[in-house]
Amino acid sequence: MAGPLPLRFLRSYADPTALPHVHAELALMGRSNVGKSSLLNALAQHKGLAKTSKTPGATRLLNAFEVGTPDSGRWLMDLPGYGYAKVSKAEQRKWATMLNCYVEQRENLTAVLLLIDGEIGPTPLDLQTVEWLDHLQREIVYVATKADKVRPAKRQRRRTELAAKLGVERRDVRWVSADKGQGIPELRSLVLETLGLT
Ligand SMILES: Nc1nc2c(ncn2[C@@H]2O[C@H](COP(=O)(O)OP(=O)(O)OP(=O)(O)O)[C@@H](O)[C@H]2O)c(=O)[nH]1
Ligand SMILES: [Mg+2]
Repeated sequence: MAGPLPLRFLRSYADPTALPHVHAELALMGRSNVGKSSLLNALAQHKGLAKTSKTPGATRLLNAFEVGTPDSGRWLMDLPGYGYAKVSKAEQRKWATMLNCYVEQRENLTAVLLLIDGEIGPTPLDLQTVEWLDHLQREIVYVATKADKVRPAKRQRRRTELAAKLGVERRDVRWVSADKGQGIPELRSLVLETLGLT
């Protein structure tokens, strides 16, 4: 299993059409506060690489990180979350347009890591996102976050329930904890394989 991923922040983009062509790309998607940026930091074992916050809405742009050697052309994107009601309608629309345009048009997007809060389970907006990604024929990797928040006694049942709500098999959902490290080495291996770095 893989050790910390060599991840380097490249730059932030507001306009998805300004992204250059790269060899392969993975994107972290999910509702605001689900733990996308924390997961990226855990993959790199580098706190503070991507900005995280207790308050939703920490990530506001498409943030590009390069995986591996400089100019590897393998990217991991940290995206803004969806479903954050506390910003203005205009701001919400701007984020939604940016995300939609990115996912619909990004040619070299190999797969989407779709993060679901392991404590809360899939929200209606998460299920809508799954439908949309399916419709676009995007490859989805399901990741349940904050595994440490689910009490051990409830873990087995929660895993079964969460997968059932997503309409997939239990083994198709990877459980991780950015805080405690659970599932992180396995996800690092998956990222490297998916980006063709092994
Ligand atoms: N207990 C626990 N908390 C976590 C974990 N991962 C993230 N969090 C917390 O969840 C909150 C949100 O984390 P972020 O990584 O900023 O979430 P995000 O999905 O990037 O949020 P946006 O950028 O706003 O879309 C922070 O307070 C994190 O400390 C985890 O594995 N366990
Ligand atoms: Mg974030």
